[in-house]
Amino acid sequence: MIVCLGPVGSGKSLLLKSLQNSDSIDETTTAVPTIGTNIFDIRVGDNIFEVRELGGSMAPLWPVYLGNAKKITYVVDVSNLCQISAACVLLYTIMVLPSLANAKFLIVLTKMDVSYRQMRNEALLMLQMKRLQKESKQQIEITQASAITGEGKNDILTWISK
Ligand SMILES: Nc1nc2c(ncn2[C@@H]2O[C@H](COP(=O)(O)OP(=O)(O)OP(=O)(O)O)[C@@H](O)[C@H]2O)c(=O)[nH]1
Ligand SMILES: [Mg+2]
Repeated sequence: MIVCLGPVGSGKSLLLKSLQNSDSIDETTTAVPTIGTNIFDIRVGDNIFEVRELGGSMAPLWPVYLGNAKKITYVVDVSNLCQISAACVLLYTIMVLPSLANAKFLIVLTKMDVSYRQMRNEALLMLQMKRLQKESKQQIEITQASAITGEGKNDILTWISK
């Protein structure tokens, strides 16, 4: 099972929707906050992968629903650096769960269409990504994305399918 996590409003639903069908997204598309969980079937080539989004509002309950997921995509909104520390705390909280000791992580820095490169760099610094990649046992990859422009789509699909 692939699980998608991230704070409230970080852009999980819209990103997963854009991975399903990018034609369905433009600047006017809005997403409603996820109450509980959402399942997205995402096609990569001939295969279909099931990705489960756990809403940010149920973050205290994430560990209950994570089981021993093998792959975690963690979505961070880089257009809003005010919530980076909250995103960081939530990420660290799940990375230390014993059940996820062997999970693979993909950190998705999203909403790049409304961010500057410098904001992305600040986000990486604030998340202490370099150090995390060096010191944690889990494999962590990082990519940047936008549900609106489709940036990062191929990277994420490749990660999902490998
Ligand atoms: N500009 C821009 N806006 C985005 C992007 N992704 C999401 N949004 C907007 O951000 C808001 C929150 O997006 P959601 O996808 O609902 O966020 P979520 O992470 O699923 O939130 P919860 O379900 O509450 O945990 C919505 O208004 C989206 O339209 C993006 O890549 N670019
Ligand atoms: Mg959602």
